Amino acid sequence: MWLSFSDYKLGKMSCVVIRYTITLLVFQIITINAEWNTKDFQKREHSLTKPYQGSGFGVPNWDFQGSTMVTSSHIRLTPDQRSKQGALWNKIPCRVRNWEVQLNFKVTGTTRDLFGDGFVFWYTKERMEVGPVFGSRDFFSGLAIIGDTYSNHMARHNHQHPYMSAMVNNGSISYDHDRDGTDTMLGGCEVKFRNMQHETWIAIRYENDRLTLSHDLDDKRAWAPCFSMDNVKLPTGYYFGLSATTGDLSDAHDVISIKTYELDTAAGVPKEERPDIQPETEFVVKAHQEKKVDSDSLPMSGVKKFLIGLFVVLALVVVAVIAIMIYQNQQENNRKRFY
Ligand SMILES: [Ca+2]
Repeated sequence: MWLSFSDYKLGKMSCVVIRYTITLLVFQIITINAEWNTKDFQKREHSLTKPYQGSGFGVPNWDFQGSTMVTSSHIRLTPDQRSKQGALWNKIPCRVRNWEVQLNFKVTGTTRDLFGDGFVFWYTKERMEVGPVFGSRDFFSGLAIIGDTYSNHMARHNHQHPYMSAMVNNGSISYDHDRDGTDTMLGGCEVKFRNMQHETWIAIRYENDRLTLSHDLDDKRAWAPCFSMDNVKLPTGYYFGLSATTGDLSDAHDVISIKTYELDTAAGVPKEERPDIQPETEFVVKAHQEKKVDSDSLPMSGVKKFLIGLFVVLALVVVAVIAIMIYQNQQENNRKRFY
């Protein structure tokens, strides 16, 4: 059978369409694979996606605190108002050893230059404890990924704000706001995430004791590296959370989604739970040792000081009494000599 010219053209066109569709599909599969390891398993109990409210009251698996408000499009930790604190905490401890959390967030404000204070992504032993570290407790045990929008200027650092950094703590170290946590951070990078029209993301990946922070601020669906660090020891069984705060300056801090994945790690990477270890990095060990040296070289405790003080006072009294006795004795002798 002969094909007419138009049939031939049509056939050729459909061939082109089919070829184009196949190319597009292959490309899409490759792109998806480049982004996600499809074997990574999303942990629903540690994730938070729209619609937030389940069939019942509240949001399943998550608790709220302070100024936090749930809307249909986002969870607002703080509104763009002064002196607000809000937090969002997962109810279920994370028993997975190797994980990645992808956080879709939004920080917006009406001012261009004056804004604050920031937010923290937490993986800690403690939960729902209001405090001074961006709305949550100080001397925490675990990991903090800090998005600090306001530079407190008291420490010399060569970076601009907003700045994202990590801190690991075993409960013994305080976060110093005045110095923007400069002395306790493990690593960080400048992340200009404020007032974006599109979605902004960070990814916190914890795999085989390696902590990696990356971000996608350009809406490219590709991760840009922030920093990576080995030998970060975190126990299993801690809680994921987010908190934010405003002070004299403000911003609205919104969480849009939290997606947590159990990583499909390579063979040989340990997967077993380890709830009994202490959070540790080389930095925490160093800080701990310095503290120990400090307390060893400290001359005395309060009780010791009191006892020594008491002894000195008693010695002085004894010396004074003896001096008075000697003086009186001499006066007596002198009197005797005159007679
Ligand atoms: Ca700050």
